[in-house]
Amino acid sequence: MENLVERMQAGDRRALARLMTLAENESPEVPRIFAALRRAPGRAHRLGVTGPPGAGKSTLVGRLIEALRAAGETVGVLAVDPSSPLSGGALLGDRLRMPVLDDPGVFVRSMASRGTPGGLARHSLDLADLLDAFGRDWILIETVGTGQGELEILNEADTTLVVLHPGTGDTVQALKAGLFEVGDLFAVNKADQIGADSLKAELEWAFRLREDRAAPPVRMTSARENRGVGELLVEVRRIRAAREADGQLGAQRQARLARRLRREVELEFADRLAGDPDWTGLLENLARRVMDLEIDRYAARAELIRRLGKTKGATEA
Ligand SMILES: Nc1nc2c(ncn2[C@@H]2O[C@H](COP(=O)(O)OP(=O)(O)O)[C@@H](O)[C@H]2O)c(=O)[nH]1
Ligand SMILES: [Mg+2]
Repeated sequence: MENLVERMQAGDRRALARLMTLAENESPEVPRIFAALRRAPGRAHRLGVTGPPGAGKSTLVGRLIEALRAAGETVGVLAVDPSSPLSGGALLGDRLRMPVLDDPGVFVRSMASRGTPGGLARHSLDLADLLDAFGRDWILIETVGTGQGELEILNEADTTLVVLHPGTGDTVQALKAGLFEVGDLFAVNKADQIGADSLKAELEWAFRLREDRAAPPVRMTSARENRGVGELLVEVRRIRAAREADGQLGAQRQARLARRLRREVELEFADRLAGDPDWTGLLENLARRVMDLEIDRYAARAELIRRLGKTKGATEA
């Protein structure tokens, strides 16, 4: 395993792919992998790319890869597709010119969500960390912005790009899905189609109504025709540079790390309790005593919390 980590750090793509598979399968080796990587976490800027299905995220990611490579920067891509476990490499591959995928400066990994939001986030974050340790300049994380579970992975993004396209009710949908909250910048894609101008105006109008934060930039792109992508990237680089310059990034990453640790431990506890017959027995017993008017619900809860401190999960490390 250490050997695998060393090979990955030396630039061996197959070693990286193997490590990612171990992480995806929640192999017992995973803690050792990350222990070995402790001193070399990577230096990538993580760009989350989200938006409704069909907005052109994958196509745009392809274009961004081309632009970044043209500038000599290396790229890792994590494409999280909750709907199709079969899309695999085709998710990006069918829209990218082959030289991009043969390029050693590009590493693309697709993953399916398996319908478990918490699990999705856990794996994807480990995979992003592995890509980072591989030594990329950029990590692009494509995820469908339809639900909380999918958006959770954006917790790990340094900068988030929301991709929208002209179509009925897109602004409203985006609002409902919480995309306005997560976006550091917005791309109105399919600028070659009718309605792109009014969507851009609509977004800017909506942003102006908000007083709690500065309006995020909105750029028009046509990923298909490769227009506006350079300008979009300029904006992404501007955000990256600003955050790196004022030291926000370190504090932001530490806060994210704390949130992630808490979530991981919460999930771990929930899993352990769900599988613990003693705990289930205790719950049922206390529920019965509340029903029998022997104790009240708050007393039962206090007892559960007291016992929680004594469970195996709390003392094991
Ligand atoms: N007209 C037009 N179509 C686009 C553009 N970008 C992507 N598409 C098309 O929109 C469809 C969905 O694109 P895709 O990148 O898979 O969207 P995703 O689901 O957001 O990843 C595909 O048929 C693309 O060829 C664009 O700028 N203009
Ligand atoms: Mg896609």
